Amino acid sequence: MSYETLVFEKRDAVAIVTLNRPDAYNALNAQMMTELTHALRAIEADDEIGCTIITGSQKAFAAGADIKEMASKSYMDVFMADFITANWEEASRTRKPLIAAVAGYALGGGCELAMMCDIIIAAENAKFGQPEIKLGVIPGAGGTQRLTRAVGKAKAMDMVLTGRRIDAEEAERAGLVARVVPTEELLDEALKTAETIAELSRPAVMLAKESVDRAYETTLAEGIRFERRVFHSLFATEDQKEGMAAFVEKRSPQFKNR
Ligand code: CO8
Repeated sequence: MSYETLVFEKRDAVAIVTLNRPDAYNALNAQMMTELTHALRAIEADDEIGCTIITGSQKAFAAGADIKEMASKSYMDVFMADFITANWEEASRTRKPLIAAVAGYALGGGCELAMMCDIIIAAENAKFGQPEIKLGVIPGAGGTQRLTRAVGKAKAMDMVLTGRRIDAEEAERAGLVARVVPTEELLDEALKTAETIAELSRPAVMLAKESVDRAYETTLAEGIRFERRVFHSLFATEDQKEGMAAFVEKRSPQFKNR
């Protein structure tokens, strides 16, 4: 499939998906979300790819759902079409890791898309916000939930009730982003991180991601039990044998992803 609203690129084991609607600050319209869903499914099915970067431009990761497209919709339109769920959840369903490389605005659905990713790396000029309240609605793709889990109730309420934006430094202090890098180095840093992940044992990486995600959905005791089972199961992989043998033999491991 050829894409009109995003650019899809493969660099060895890393996929880079660049949101590309420069005239609208990468506002997420239906076409872009359909194309993103398609790209993410293709990545999941591609054995060569071990990690994906989702990024935008230096001005905007994405300034939210496309307000012009949404403005005239009725309750029946959004309810019957299952607006959001139908096309917006793919990033949160992927089993391989996703890195959001965020420069400029990540607002509304843009911030929510970044939060569906596993690691957010922010450029110094990044700005995060959930401004939906100013449009007479609320976040609809996980903003009230993922943001609260990431930054806690105090800051989530501050952002969701007022629409206040936070800059990259505040986002890092609050725990929303993993790290902040100079804007011009954003893609290189994201690429280095993605390459590091893509070189590791894929089953271990996928299960590590699933285990961390489990922490959001279960009790501590259940989560620890889940982690233990996963830890034990990895001793059934060739990669565990290889990883530990390589350490003992003082060489780099050659993982086979099995
Ligand atoms: N939707 C549509 N068009 C947009 C959007 C958007 N979210 N953001 C910017 N644009 C367009 C503008 O309309 C303008 O287009 P035009 O030149 O044709 O008038 C162009 O991008 C440039 O924008 P501005 O002139 O406003 O540029 P500024 O530099 O002055 O401001 C901002 C940049 C701060 C990013 C500003 O454009 C802005 O506030 N944008 C809206 C941000 C927002 O409210 N986002 C939340 C949207 S609602 C949402 O995301 C709900 C998600 C729920 C899940 C989604 C389900 C589908």
